[in-house]
Amino acid sequence: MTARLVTIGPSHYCEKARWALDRAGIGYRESVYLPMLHWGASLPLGSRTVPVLVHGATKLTESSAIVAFADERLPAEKKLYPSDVHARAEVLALEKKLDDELGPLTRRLAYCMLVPRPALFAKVFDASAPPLQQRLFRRGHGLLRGAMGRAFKVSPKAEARLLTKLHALFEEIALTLGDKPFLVGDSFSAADLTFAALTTPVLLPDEFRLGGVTHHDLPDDMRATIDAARETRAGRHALAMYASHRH
Ligand SMILES: N[C@@H](CCC(=O)N[C@@H](CS)C(=O)NCC(=O)O)C(=O)O
Repeated sequence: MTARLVTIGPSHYCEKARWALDRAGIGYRESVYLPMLHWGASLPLGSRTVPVLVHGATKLTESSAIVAFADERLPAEKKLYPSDVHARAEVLALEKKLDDELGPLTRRLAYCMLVPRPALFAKVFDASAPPLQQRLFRRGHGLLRGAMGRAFKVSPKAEARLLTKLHALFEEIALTLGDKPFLVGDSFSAADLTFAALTTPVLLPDEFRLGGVTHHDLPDDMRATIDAARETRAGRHALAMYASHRH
């Protein structure tokens, strides 16, 4: 049975869901929407946000539920949640903290960087939209950019504050990691997957495209900010998880 995954293409929570489904080899058809147009598909499925996974009678409206769904279909050696009760609780707690804190932070920071750069903003979303939405977007991307700027209260001050918060959160992750290769225990888990996926808007790992934009497409000033985050202990961890565990 082929599942349907409703997404906003560049969304990092959607990337988290795709990663888990790909790891489990679960076939899915992705229905990609531009922000706000996604409500046309997600609201009838009972969710304001994406990802939403529909698999037969199962409907999942949280990325963490989609990861758990994928995990049930993974063989023991590839499981994303450890069988040990304490390690499992640690993974679940980290996943929740990252979903609640890191996801909103990196998304708003990305909008702070993209909204003042119209060409880059257009490139991110244009490539991710299916043909009909693309035509709408090409006429009205200024409207979407304005709406996102207001929704995420984009400003240089907010960008500076969010960058400070990002580096503080990265410090916490670096402390959790120490010199270990994984966040919990000695294998790749949902905590590493969630951390790496939710950093995509601000690290742009080489294996990932933010819509139509890769690390190489970034203007110099923005690339400098992203490279500084990439070079931290936590940033290097996210990139290593992409390099070794994404595809
Ligand atoms: N807790 C949700 C968060 C998902 C989320 O915030 N998705 C964003 C895209 S990055 C969204 O759909 N935003 C649209 C909206 O809030 O209307 C999850 O983990 O699935």
